[in-house]
Amino acid sequence: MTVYNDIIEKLKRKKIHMTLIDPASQDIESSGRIAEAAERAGTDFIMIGGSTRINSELMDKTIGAIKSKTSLKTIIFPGSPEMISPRADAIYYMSLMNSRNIDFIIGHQVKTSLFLRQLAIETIPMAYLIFEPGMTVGRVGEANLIKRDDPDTALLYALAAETFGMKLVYLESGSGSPTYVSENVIKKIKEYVKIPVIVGGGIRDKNAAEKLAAAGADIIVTGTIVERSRNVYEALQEIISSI
Ligand code: 1GP
Repeated sequence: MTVYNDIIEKLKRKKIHMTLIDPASQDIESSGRIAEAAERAGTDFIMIGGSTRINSELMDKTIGAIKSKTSLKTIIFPGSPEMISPRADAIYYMSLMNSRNIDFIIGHQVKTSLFLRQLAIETIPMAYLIFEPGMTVGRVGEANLIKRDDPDTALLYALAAETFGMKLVYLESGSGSPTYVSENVIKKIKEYVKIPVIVGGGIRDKNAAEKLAAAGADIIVTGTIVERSRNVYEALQEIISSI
């Protein structure tokens, strides 16, 4: 089964949790250990990426370590074109739709299209929308940030994404953000848009995850918490059971 079909099948039964591992934030072995604890806690998929300080060799090694410790499917969440690895099960073929820089909207995607086809890796077309405060990705991605409680603007972007044929829409507040996207934004998008909605950035406890899932988020992503927690299993288990 493709990763995308797996996502859709799982969503028929439940909400999904994805664990984001940034290979630049810890050593390769620790990435494997985090993935192992995340799998025990009930996470559904491992996303790998985030930062721009990662090359394909580090991606290969990190994915290898994760695969040696878990049976979870891995999805590349690319911060740059250097982060492509044939060892992943899939890659988000994503467009930062609210960027001012054409490279993040379509440039990098054009440059890597043939390479991705040659690798025969599964590509999942995804709209990536960055909300305030945006943190590092908002700055590096030169985003015209959407206000965290502006459902009308968010809806127009999400509808454009669906109309383009994107398979997922990701509402990002930025890794390590002190806030997360408002429930009103998610509710409004879910009124009109059928593709699954991913929410990430600033989700650190079960209350946040529960609220966002109840508002309609299909997929909850957490990253920073696995880097900061002494006990990854406990931290994730609470969040995952709440959604
Ligand atoms: C970042 O949305 C993800 O791209 C995860 O954010 O690190 O704040 O959990 P956190």
